[in-house]
Amino acid sequence: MIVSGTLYRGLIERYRARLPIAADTRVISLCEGNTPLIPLENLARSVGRGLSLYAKFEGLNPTGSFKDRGMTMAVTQAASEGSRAIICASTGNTSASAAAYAARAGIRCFVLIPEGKIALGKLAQATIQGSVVIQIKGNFDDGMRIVKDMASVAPVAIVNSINPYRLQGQKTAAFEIVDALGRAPDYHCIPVGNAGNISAYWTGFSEYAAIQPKTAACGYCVDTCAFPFPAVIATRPVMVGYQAAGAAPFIAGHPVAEPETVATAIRIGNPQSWDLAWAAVRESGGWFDSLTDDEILHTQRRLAETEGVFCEPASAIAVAGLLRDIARGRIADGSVITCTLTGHGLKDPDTAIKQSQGPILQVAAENEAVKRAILDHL
Ligand code: AN7
Repeated sequence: MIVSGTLYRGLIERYRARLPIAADTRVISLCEGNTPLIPLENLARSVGRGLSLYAKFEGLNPTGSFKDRGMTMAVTQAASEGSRAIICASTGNTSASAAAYAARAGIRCFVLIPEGKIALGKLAQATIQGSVVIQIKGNFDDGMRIVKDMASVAPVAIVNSINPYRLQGQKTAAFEIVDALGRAPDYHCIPVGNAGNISAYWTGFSEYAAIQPKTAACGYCVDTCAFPFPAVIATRPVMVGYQAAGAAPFIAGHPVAEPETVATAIRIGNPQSWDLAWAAVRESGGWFDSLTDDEILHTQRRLAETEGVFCEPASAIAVAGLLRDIARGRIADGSVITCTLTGHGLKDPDTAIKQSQGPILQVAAENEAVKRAILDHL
């Protein structure tokens, strides 16, 4: 096994000093994290006002979503405590991630998913990675309620974001953003479902803002660390959380009973991290807002067409909300803005194909026919 050099070995190794993990713990990792912060230059040009826009593309994690950040921590902890099984309720991405990390740890994984309401790619991941998929005739919130009860009747560790190790892992995305920019963004825009991620980012930005300036390396992991200089920041971003209009408890001010949206990842009516998410928004001077399915899908397509970035519908909501807030004058001119694109577009090929506007032409297998097709569409 390679143990030296600059091989990237996942977020626990990179941010070990800032994570609650014992030195001798066996780390369960798929080398998650270290995702790109992609400048959205075409979009920035079209909105003007001196804004800088960046996408933290979490779809490029090993299982295609940000969940891997939390899952490396939660499964590392569960395995180190001797758990032989983990369990989660999921709208899809958590199940895909839990299945992968359980496979790696050599432990059982049970996932509760809402029947008929998870994207195809996520179901494929959960099944091929060998988890026990339990489809319930109910929604995510029903699954979450049941999972919480199961922990007391069966020897299973919950790996939903009510597990504090999940948010600890997910806060590293904020560290990476600050390390990449060398400063905190002015605004951070993020989709909100169960509300763990917005809470984790706020923790991450806040922890970095609390670091005292040092003149030398950070002093935590000294000469073995490939990333010895955490950016020292004095500010934290305004946190802006967006929900789908049919699943918007933070806008309603209370849980909603029958959440519905094309963005199935965030089809959640009773978010578990309610207080933490409100704290993030209040302390940062931010806000919650909601967008319609049409607005979400339009922006998913726009990101793909103008930036070549293909994220899933739930992720596009961050950019959809940002663009609308820019148009409404809620974002100060000249700001640096980061958006989390939480999951990859390939997770949900059905939705993408249904609304895709790229033409698929049917022509004869002949030069003349293909030439005509090209000339017609130049
Ligand atoms: C792509 O997989 O809750 O507000 O069970 O998959 O931290 O819940 C997924 C959530 C945003 C919302 N974007 O994050 C699950 C699940 C994508 C997601 C969210 C999810 P949270």
